[in-house]
Amino acid sequence: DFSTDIPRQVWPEDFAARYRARGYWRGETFGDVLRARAAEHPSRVAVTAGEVNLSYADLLSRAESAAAGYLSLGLRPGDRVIVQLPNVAAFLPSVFGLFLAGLVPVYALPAHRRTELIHFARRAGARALVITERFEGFDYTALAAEVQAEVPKLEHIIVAGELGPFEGVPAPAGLPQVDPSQVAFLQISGGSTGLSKLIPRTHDDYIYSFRASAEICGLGPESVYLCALPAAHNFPMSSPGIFGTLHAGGRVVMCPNPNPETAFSLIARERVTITGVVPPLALLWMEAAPKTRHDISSLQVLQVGGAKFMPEAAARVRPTLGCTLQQVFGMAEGLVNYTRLDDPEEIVVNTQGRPISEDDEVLVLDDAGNPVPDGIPGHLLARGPYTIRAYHNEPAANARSFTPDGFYRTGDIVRRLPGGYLSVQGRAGDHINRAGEKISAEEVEDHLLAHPQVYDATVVSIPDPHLGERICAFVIPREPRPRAPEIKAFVRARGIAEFKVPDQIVFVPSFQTTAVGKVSRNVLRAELRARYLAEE
Ligand code: J2J
Repeated sequence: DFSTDIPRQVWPEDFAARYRARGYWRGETFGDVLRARAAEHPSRVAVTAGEVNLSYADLLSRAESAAAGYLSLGLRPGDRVIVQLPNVAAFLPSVFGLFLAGLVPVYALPAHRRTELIHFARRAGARALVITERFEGFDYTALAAEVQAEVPKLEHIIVAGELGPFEGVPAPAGLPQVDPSQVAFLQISGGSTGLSKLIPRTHDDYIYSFRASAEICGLGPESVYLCALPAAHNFPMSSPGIFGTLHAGGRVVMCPNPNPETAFSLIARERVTITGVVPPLALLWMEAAPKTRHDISSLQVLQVGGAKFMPEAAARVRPTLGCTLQQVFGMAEGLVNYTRLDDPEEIVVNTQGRPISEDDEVLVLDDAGNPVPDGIPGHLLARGPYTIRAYHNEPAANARSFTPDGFYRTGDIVRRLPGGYLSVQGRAGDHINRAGEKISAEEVEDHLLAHPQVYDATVVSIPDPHLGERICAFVIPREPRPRAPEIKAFVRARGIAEFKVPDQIVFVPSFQTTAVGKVSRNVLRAELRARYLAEE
């Protein structure tokens, strides 16, 4: 099951021609972007991490060293390389090095563990893994060794130094030609059903999305973006995130941890102008702001996205943090919506924004697939110049997730409002949105079912005041009945990200349902959730 297929992403020729003609796709690669900026302003600082400042010229030369190093291992253009790096200085040199060498990063999160990395390695057919040695007390080399033992075709474990891998290796005499219409990297999907899918994004489409995002967010050379969420997430990476900031010639500040103390001290020290967080963090920051000893007055824009930000909380952003709120509703598969910086407060507080592009086509459909009038909730589907047409190597999921004419079924339920603004109402699928991390109920159920004392398990999302949603597992135990902490420890030991471990386990004698006959898992989840909330 180790795939050797080179990832592809194909739009029909007429669409591609239109996206080029309208100037969205400009035939530029990530490497071209970095080279252009390094030529325009070599000594300007591109990245700050701790005491390290990398200028644009430094970033380019370190990326060239990395590229030379990767190629010297025998990696060839088109090969996939998993990158599991926290918010450290080495992140950007490592990744730009891959781009320069024509290699295809696969972005894992620092929280991912053995099981997830093995899945990515096999599904992507990855030949190498880039890590840091340790971060926040966790030993990534030991994890990498475990993964390699299971996937021998993952030939190389590359440990990046503080400023990237292969530090000091001379820049190569020549680098491969990279085709901007080809897949630049694989992003990880939230995994609405089962395991995470791989999302192939091209240079052309992704560069358009962050260039346009940077413009919508008013980024320029004076902008300082704090990367507070894990850099591998699509939001801090591209909306406009680290890449949008570099495209605009600004400066990225890597924040190792988004707690208010760390983030506020960096905002004050580095005079940060913009950052993006998930709603639970926004709540924490608003709590902490009145008491902080740090001067955070440089912050002009706080972006909030990844999960629904409630209007009551949204209305408090300006009074407590003294900056403009921007709501961001996006997805790694493509479509990103923003409230605009000059939108009336009413729109900013109550909507999740409108699409980036005039050529983002948005449908809101009822269950039968017919368009609903504006203002009525329906299923959101999207197609456009930076929304994928297919996942990598997923024929069954592709048939479910895309319409025959190429619209992506987002799984979100939205209302469309005047001006094309969207209000997110909920979702059709069964994932749990836990503080912005999307968790597949099915995936967690599979881990629970592996426990010998678990007869059956159903996982649902429960509203949570701090996390937005938490993971609740209903478990039918076998005798002798296991204890909840032991089940959690068992699931954790299966080698998965900590954020997927159920927050709560409720033992039930059976899954009695009102529906007769063979009940779908979705109906069962809805019933269990409703019963739980009624009893609470
Ligand atoms: C409600 N739900 C939201 C919001 C995302 C920018 C911002 C976020 C992501 C992201 C991203 C939401 N209100 N404001 O990639 O570039 C939920 C929806 C959506 C799913 C996508 C970006 N913002 N969501 O969160 O791929 O359910 O991307 O379909 O992680 O998050 O998750 P993800």
